[in-house]
Amino acid sequence: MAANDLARTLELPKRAVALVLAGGRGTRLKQLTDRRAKPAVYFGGKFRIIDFALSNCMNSGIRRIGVITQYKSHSLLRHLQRGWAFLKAEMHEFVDLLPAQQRIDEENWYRGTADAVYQNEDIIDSYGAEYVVVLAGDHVYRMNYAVMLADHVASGAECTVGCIEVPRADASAFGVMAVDASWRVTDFVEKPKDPPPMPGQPQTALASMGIYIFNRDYLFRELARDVADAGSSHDFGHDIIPRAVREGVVMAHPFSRSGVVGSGGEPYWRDVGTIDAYWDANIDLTVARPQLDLYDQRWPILTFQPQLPPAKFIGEGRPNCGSATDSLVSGGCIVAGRVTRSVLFSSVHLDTGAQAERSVLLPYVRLGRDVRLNRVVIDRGCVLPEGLVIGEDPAEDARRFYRTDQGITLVTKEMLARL
Ligand code: ADQ
Ligand code: ADP
Repeated sequence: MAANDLARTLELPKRAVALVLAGGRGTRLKQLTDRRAKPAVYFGGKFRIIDFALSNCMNSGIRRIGVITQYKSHSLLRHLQRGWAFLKAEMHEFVDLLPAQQRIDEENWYRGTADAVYQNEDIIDSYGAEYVVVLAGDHVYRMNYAVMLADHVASGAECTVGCIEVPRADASAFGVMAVDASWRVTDFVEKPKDPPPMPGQPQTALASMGIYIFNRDYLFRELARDVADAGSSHDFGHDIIPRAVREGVVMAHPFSRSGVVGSGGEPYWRDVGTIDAYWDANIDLTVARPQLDLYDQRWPILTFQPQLPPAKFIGEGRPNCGSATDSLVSGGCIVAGRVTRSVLFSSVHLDTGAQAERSVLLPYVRLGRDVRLNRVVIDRGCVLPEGLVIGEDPAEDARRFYRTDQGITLVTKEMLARL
């Protein structure tokens, strides 16, 4: 590559703005999203889900970021204010919060993802960016958006869609696309009942990751057209992307090109959209060499870190002294019980005799004496009374709490209050 082309490629992240869509309802996470939007849900012992998209922006050199919020945004906004307010406006770096403000008229909140971007057109314009990187705030992954941006500009496309191969059986949850030999998108169907397979791979489909890069002028021309269309649902996946594909101006960008490879040897991407997937992805982190490497200093994940004392294990000489194996234990925890293959967020306490096995305990959870948990997710601030046992009697768990078909039990304060 000639030196001036290289220089231009390297400065692309500075000519882009990232918009993180963080306003969805996320109902499949059940009561975990009763009071917070999915991007604000806790993940991996220290983090919130949105930290991954924001950290990817930082690590990719995109430091002008708007976060578009709508439903149940209080917890999310508080997290962003506490953890993501360190960028320097003087350096044209910022995380700007864009709550639905009913800007167009008094009636409408954001009607869909495309409308949410359109309603912020004047603010986005004030950023003066040439490229708009649209991201979902509800996926856990590490990805270098600068590589996708370079591919987008090199191909000359108006729009580039990030994509990943998924089992065809799971593909109905995604936008599914077909591409030609040059990765131009030739077909796109949003959440098809019968997803079309990839050529020669009947069990695999090419799914949209909900990550889009647009040339600024094209995006706002299309959004203006879409808003005027009364029949549109004003959604990227349903309306904007299929129309752009019909016009032949969309390229696909395979995640394998820009996903950050961890200790597992493959880039990691998860939509932790259900309680089962959420539990799985958290418990996966407890193995010695997890596919998602949170300890990789080359691609750090930032978050808000409360100032807390170190985790403490007590009870030497007692038969079941405080211990944790194959587990993540955060600051502020006090463990007098036994923790195995579990994730403990900040300030979790286990009394003597309490046992947590393959469980995810969100901040400020308290386990009283002799509480026993197996395959449980416990929401923030829950206090479990002495002797409570969860994960051993499926019928009883289903009656008192929320139990998934795969046998994971979710416990919230409201459920405990009803006991
Ligand atoms: P879904 O995952 O169903 O499909 P959607 O519900 O549109 O996506 O949410 C995308 C993102 O936008 C989420 O982060 C959500 O929080 C946010 N969001 C939703 N409604 C919003 C609103 N009114 N205001 C602000 N933010 C909002 C999409 C694509 C598929 C693709 C999958 C990948 O449509 O084609 O395959 O993402 O997960
Ligand atoms: P978030 O998503 O920010 O956790 P929540 O509404 O779940 O939103 O968090 C607030 C809850 O967390 C409170 O109801 C409270 O029970 C609990 N909580 C917050 N701070 C503390 C604390 N210092 N000690 C114990 N519980 C706390």
